[in-house]
Amino acid sequence: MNDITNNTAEIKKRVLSAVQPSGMLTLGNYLGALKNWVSMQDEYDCFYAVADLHAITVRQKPADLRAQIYSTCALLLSVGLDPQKSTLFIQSHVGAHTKLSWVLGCYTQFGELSRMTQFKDKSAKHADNINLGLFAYPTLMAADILLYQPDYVPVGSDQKQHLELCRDIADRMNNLYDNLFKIPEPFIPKIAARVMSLQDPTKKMSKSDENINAWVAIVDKPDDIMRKFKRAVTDSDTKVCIGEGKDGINNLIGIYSAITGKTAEQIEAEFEGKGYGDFKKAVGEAVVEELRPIRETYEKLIKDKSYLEEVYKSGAQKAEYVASRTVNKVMKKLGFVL
Ligand code: ATP
Ligand code: LTN
Repeated sequence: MNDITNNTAEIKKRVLSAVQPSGMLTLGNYLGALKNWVSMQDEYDCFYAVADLHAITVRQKPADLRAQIYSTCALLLSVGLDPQKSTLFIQSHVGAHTKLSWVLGCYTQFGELSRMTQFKDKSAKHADNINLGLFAYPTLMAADILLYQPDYVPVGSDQKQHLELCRDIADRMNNLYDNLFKIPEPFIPKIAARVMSLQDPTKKMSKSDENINAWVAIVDKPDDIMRKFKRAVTDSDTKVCIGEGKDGINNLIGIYSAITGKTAEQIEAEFEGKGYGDFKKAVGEAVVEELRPIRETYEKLIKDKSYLEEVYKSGAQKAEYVASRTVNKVMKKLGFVL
């Protein structure tokens, strides 16, 4: 890093976030998180991680995990993250994450972790593998965050509970050891903070959903995207408007609004007198056009492993520098001999 970058970094507020390489990233990941990540990179000093250690809380095949880590790195670049502006790195390349996670775990209560809805959901889904990592997941996530002393953490609304726990742990340790951590604020988009499954709109769209019609991958081909929207589950009403019990239509309006910038009222007016079929087609087409340039860039980048390697290696160096300072400060204040 040269001096100019260093100086700007110091006056800018900091941002940290991460995404798991647990499958192909979805439209939900894009609208709920990645789009914000891109829009923040000019104003803030941003650290964005591929949270590979989090992905093994559910079983992954080694070859698939490796491919997903590469594809997630390539996607972060394809959506518009610029390694000259943001620090892009792989979580497991920075040893401080697991080290701080252990420490934070010793200041987190069993009861707090038991209340996490993601833990409850995932243990129900993987009843044969309710492992310690799945339970301790929020302490690793808290370490990911607190190591970088960020001001903001841009995430979808499903992560709000984990972020609140992170703030509680930080606050508890700050009271015991005198200002170890900055208390971070969540940064959640107003629209599309929780994109729902296209097959069961009462559930969040998730890349680990086995029903491929339930989610749209950022790199899905146009025909597949159109098919998934045409098949999207709606209701027996016919009017395109926000309403109670209209989860499917509410979700499609949220997606269309996040992409076109139109308000719900404007969308209702646009589709006045038209049926669900026309509306689903319009949403599909808007998504296709939004994702087209991303997919085209992705198809080139995924073949360029040496460029990806250059990006994540230099990102790890910058992340390591910041993270090791925090973890050393914590160890020292807790009484460890350095
Ligand atoms: P999994 O399905 O494997 O649990 P996930 O996609 O839910 O994964 P992550 O990859 O870790 O979880 O999520 C990365 C970011 O995307 C987080 O900020 C999360 O809040 C956001 N996100 C995930 N799913 C959605 C969604 N359906 N709507 C809005 N934001 C989402
Ligand atoms: N738990 C997050 C992914 C994640 C994360 C983080 C998000 C891991 N570490 C740090 C923000 C900050 C999820 O979306 N499932």
